[in-house]
Amino acid sequence: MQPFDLVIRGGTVATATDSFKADLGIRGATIAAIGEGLDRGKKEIDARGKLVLPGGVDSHSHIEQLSASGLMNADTFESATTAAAFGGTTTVISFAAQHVGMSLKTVVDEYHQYAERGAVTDYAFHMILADPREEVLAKEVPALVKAGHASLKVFMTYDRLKVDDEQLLNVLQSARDNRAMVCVHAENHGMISWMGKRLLKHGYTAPKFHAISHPRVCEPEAFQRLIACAALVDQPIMIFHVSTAEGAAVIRQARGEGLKVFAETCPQYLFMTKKDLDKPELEGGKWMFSPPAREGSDQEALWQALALGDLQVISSDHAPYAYDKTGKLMAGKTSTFKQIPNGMPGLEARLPVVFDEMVSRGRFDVSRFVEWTSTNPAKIYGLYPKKGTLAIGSDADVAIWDPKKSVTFADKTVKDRAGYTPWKGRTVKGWPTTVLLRGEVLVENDKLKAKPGSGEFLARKAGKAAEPLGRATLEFDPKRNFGAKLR
Ligand code: DUC
Ligand code: ZN
Ligand code: ZN
Repeated sequence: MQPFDLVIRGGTVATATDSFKADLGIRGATIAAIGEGLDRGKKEIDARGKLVLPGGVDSHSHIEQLSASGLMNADTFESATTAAAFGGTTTVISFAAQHVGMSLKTVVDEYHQYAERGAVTDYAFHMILADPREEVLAKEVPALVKAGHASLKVFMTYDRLKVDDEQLLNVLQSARDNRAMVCVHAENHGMISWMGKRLLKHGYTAPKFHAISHPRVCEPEAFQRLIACAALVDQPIMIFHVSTAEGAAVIRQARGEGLKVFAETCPQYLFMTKKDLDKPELEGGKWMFSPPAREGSDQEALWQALALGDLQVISSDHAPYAYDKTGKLMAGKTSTFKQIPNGMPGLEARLPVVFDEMVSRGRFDVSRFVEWTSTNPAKIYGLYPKKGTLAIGSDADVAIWDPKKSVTFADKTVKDRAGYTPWKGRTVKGWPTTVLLRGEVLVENDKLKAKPGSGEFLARKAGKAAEPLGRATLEFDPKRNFGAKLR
């Protein structure tokens, strides 16, 4: 038997189901053995006192993405994936963003170029459809899915991105025909637009009014409409960034009816509230993202929804804009909340802030941490078991966590290019001190060891999560719809 290239020795290995003392033997890019007393490897890492976890999978991040108004976000693939790696994440799914009039092939080719040039983690893309015209759905989506992009994303709000109900149904049907997951930013657009205008008319322009301009009811209303559309078509969906207790309750109800509705939340909804927006002048703009952070009671409801399985994923929604005229202050120092770009950095901090709460403070155990931040996103998006677990044959993507290491977030140590951290001053216990990607050291001793462009594209087929239920609604069932054949 060939010797191991690397043995990670004496740590506590944790997966989404178990945690146990074991050595991890790696040959080439994959895990070759897990057990006690493995033979010596060509190289050894001493993991005594450490947790040996699968690298994180961050399934919602905006990287080098052009907004519909033409603004490039602050990161490149190099800076964003470097930040991810330092925070223990080894796979990112970011977006390829179609805008009106664009062809999907041109769009995805461009994002491939950016990622090939810079990524240090592995990556995949969700395609944002802002213009789901007939030829795009009939010709381009099938080719896109065949090329390994088995997830689409649509927005139900934002002026230049939103789809109406009929377009949403077209996208759901196309995803069903081609077997892809549909991810959705679901908020009621009319309410946001109407509230925004009223607030500005009455002179309420500060960043904190961003929270008021997204009424809570935006979320359950849009979730219900989305779920009804998905159920009509019999297409699984992923609801992005759930922020309210009422939104989580709608998802619980749908899942209780057996519908394939998956959902995620993000650290900002688990740890922040609308009060974070309430800062002098435009400073609150750093905490401006959509939907906004809500109340303390929502945080508790979201943790509960995770515990019950109604939400399955904690992603970052990394969307970095610098606090200057290239980003948050693009409309100047007198901007209204409507003129400040939405989003904040999160790729680096996602895992440490969640680990601190779940594992160090004991809210849940380490297996649930792995489940929500690595295994479930890998399963839902067709990356499992290559990614998202530590098993024989899986990629040797490993984050070795020192559960005793304390770190205080500070602007000057951030690795992405937002130039600030929304977690400034927060001290977390537990940090990934060594990170491996496909058996190679990615981060060690606070240093990045990989070259830009060493990350690989992950072509994905949709997994089980994206399989339709096969439950025909009355309107699609020829036995009950006067014989009409609609599929
Ligand atoms: N909201 C989004 O929908 N996407 C990016 C960031 C944000 O705040
Ligand atoms: Zn969104
Ligand atoms: Zn987003």
